[in-house]
Amino acid sequence: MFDLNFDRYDISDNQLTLQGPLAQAKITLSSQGVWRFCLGPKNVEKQPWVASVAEWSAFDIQSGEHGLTLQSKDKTSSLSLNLNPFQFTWNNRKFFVRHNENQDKKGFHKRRRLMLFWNESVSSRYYGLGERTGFLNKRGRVWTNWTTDATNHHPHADPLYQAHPFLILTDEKQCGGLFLDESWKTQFDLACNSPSQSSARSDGATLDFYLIPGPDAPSVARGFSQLTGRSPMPPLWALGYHQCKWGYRNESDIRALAKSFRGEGIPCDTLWLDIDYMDAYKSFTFSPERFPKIEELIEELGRQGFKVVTIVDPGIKKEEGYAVYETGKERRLFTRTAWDEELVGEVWPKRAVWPDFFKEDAQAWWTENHKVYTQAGVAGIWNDMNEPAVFSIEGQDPTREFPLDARHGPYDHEEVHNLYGHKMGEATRKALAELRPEKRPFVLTRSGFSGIQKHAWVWTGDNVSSWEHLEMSLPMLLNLSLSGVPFCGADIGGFFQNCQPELLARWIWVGVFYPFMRNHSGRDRIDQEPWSFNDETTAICKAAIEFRYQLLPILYTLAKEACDTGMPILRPCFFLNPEDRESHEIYDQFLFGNTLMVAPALRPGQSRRTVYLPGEWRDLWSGQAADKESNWSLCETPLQSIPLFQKSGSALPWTESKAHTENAYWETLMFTVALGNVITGHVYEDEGEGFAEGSRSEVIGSFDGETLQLDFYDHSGLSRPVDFEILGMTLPTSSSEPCRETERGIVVTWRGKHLKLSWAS
Ligand code: MIG
Repeated sequence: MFDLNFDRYDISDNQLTLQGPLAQAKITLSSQGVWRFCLGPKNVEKQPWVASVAEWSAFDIQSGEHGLTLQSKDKTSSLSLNLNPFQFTWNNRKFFVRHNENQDKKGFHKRRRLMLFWNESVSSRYYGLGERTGFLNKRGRVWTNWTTDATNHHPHADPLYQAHPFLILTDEKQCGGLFLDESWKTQFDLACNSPSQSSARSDGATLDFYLIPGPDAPSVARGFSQLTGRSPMPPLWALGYHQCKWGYRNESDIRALAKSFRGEGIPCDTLWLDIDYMDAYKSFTFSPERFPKIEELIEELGRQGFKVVTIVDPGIKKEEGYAVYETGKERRLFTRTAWDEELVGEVWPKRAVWPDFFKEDAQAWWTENHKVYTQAGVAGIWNDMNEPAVFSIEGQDPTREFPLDARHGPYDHEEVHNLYGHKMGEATRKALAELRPEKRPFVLTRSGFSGIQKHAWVWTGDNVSSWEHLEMSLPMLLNLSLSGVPFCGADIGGFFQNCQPELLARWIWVGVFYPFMRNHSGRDRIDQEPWSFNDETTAICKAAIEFRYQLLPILYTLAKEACDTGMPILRPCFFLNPEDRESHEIYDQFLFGNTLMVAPALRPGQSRRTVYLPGEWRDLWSGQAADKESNWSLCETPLQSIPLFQKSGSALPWTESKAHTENAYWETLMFTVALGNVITGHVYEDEGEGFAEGSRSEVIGSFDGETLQLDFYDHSGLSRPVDFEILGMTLPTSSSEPCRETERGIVVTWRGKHLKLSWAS
């Protein structure tokens, strides 16, 4: 390994170009203060994969004794760099790049592997990296980006299904983001092999990275989601409860499932069809024996308020006469081998081929195929096995992956492996958007790359019915959320092994706060639908799912915020107060938005736990104020609910639970209010589907210790009374409207007029 060096530079078109004997570097600045560095061999033109900058900016360059200083015109972004050896300082951190000339056995000789290093500080922490095992802070391990069918993974496995070469780097002095827009296998060593150094590398010839400014993690998360794109607003039903299991065999199983939900009075929006709905595992078919009348079934379920989502695997059965295969073959739309034949392997349908989503003509064909689903009334599509996962490949030694030299359009598989699932998600979303332009597409994917949130929701694959996996789902989803993916969830109850009643009860309560709330389990595992164990567990599951439906106005409002601003729904505790060291590694409790703290029990038999609650909070169940002398409280963790705390000064919107969602204009709306000097809250409402504009209604209030003044600006167009429940308060001594007592405070109803309540003695 040796240092990279440059001997010349020139500036043109808002770009600084460095030239050296072996390499060149192009440095640009976005109008949002994001620096892009594109390093590589001299003649290589590297296009971005998923990063997109709307506007580049001019910047000033000063040359001095120690190299160049680059600064944005508004002086808010700067970095200094040295040409020989090449080094730069950004955010008080020193970075440098080295060449790795090892020619390894896989024949990488044509590529010069560049490695980016930076100096470590003792207090540095890392977040992001998408879906990972481990705790919240990713320091101390090596993380690989290589999408993998990580079935039955253990709590130390890496990599999993997704590839997110994105990091939030922070320490006591600074915070910034690093995104490597490289589709090749990439790797981050975060102070693992050396305590004093971290590194990022790619197996490709270039190193195309972006530095995203802070000053804090929320700003980096927002900036990164702007760079890679934000999620479009999902349909409301997708935020309801979903039920799935690999093992529902036929139409009568599905009917029985629907009947149980409605019979038990447990809310549910969506029933999922796993691979058994297909005819011989052929994507885009329904089994004539087991699902002979799919349209009728879906219509009947629709009348009961259920949507249906079907799985679609990319492995297309290689079978003569199967139209999907025949048309794809005729148009040469399947992935090819290095010697330009169809790549054939085995997966669920036995001999299979795989669409090449890198070919432009593949889209029209993919869209056309999806008519089978839209015509049958299927509401959304679930993309699985798109790492891509295989059982074997013909002509290869046993393998679970494509050969690295398989061909996708102009690319070798090795270069775009990490993008296969991403492209499938993109093609699927486009298909749904084209076929049903009036509806919001819903796609769930297992694999993906940074930016996947534009196309699909993400679930975290085949976890295990264990306490460890329940616990791990929190840091996994928090880091995925920080990586730009707000809509994510883990299989509630666990996929592998058999769930237990206590575990299900705990998990379903945690799942209330997963943006994607789906109970799913594997083939041959015992049932874990809400009613599968005993009356007590059924009642707990029912209460939890009902709570989810009551929570929908909060969730929908947060969903809108995520889509508009990139702020995730699930947020780590350190978002409250980035300076507080004690919050930095908390992984077992989280914020739902900014003002609701969720602190689940994650161990069997657990009767209490500590909760980090800096500032003033109220227990949402009792209305009582949490201890404000300490940042930590002790709370009880009964199996029947989950510890929840609302931040003082906030008003949170709720509705009543229904069997399924209808639209997101809440006829019944109520706010819980945790008093503070200033009280704010809002609710976003729209039709929950389609593209008509919605409305935002606001609560503004104040409390001086004696008098509460409260206004609600209702822009929904509904004329509705709205209840305000003031947590922890007794009946006021005077009030502009009648009040009544509740278990956790008092309720006053807003009917279009200013509210004034006083507790003056
Ligand atoms: O090889 O479709 O992660 O959710 O139930 C297993 C069957 C294939 C893996 C998915 C899982 C799904 C299962 N699939």
